Amino acid sequence: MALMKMDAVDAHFVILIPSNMYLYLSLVLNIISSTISSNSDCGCSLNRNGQCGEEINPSERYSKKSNSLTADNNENEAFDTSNMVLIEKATFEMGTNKPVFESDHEGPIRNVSVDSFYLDKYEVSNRQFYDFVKKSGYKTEAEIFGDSFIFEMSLPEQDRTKYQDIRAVQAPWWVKLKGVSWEHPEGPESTVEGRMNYPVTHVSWNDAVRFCEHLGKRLPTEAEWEIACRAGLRQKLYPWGNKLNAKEKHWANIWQGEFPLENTAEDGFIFTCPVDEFPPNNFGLYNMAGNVWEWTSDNWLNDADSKVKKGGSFLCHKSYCWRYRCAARSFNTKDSSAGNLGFRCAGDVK
Ligand SMILES: [Ca+2]
Ligand SMILES: [Ca+2]
Repeated sequence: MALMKMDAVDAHFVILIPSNMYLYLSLVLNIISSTISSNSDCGCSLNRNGQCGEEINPSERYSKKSNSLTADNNENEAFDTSNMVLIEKATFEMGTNKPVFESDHEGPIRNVSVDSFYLDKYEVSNRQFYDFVKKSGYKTEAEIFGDSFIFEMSLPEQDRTKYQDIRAVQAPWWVKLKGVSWEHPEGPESTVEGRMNYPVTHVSWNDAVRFCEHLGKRLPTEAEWEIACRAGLRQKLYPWGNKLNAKEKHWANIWQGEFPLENTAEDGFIFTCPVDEFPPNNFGLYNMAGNVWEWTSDNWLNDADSKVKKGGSFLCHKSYCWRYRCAARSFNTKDSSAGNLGFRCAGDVK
């Protein structure tokens, strides 16, 4: 795919080297946090011991059951609000005066007013995207380009050496793989079977816009996303407060261990997790931090071809990509896709 920017951990641009000798210029990647779903039947459900299914995930013990919020269903809206949250008009402190990544323009703090809007409770799932494709026949950009980026660890071990020559120089754990798409997240042989409640990945900004429009919705602005992330808390790092493992629990799907060598998956997930895992924030929104990055409608600085994404992903670790903070931000080009990048939709209030 042409001129693709991927998010990389420290916002460096990197050059990809294709298999056939001549150097592809372009392919600028802005790495950041990282990638993909699963590579086996166990896939994203692998627990910290690499086992499947038998052990209850630590997050499950308190997340699903703790969600007693009732569905917000306003029949007056043009779209279905049953899995959306109404966020009231408000002014909030956006950004931070303690930026972790200066080049990301996380600061300074400024007062921003946002009109009332609806936001999806969950990241868009494979099930929802499947329904969209079935009804519309839509082809994603990854399908049209014929490839997408995945995190090396999501490939079967015996396959990893095959892609030595097709990877990001400054982020060698990313490989561009033919046949990867939302429906085949780890290559042509993989499927999303058993992962329909997991977030859709390998969708570009253009794909995300089309999906939301199909439902009468739109992408959230960055300000809408951030006020939703903060959920009424003032200048806290995370949607739940300042302490990463408050109450000795995991509150988001990120990376534990030494990035990118070992993911101990103490939060229960090596790759992505179901969209309704982990506790919701005070607004009833799930996985605003971690799991998959989420596209917003905002341009990155003055570049209309690059769009802001928020929230970090399951590949983020404090040592390398501390971007699962509400104020954190990064970007990709509009046609980029990767295994750690998804979205959720917003909607206007009549
Ligand atoms: Ca994890
Ligand atoms: Ca997320």
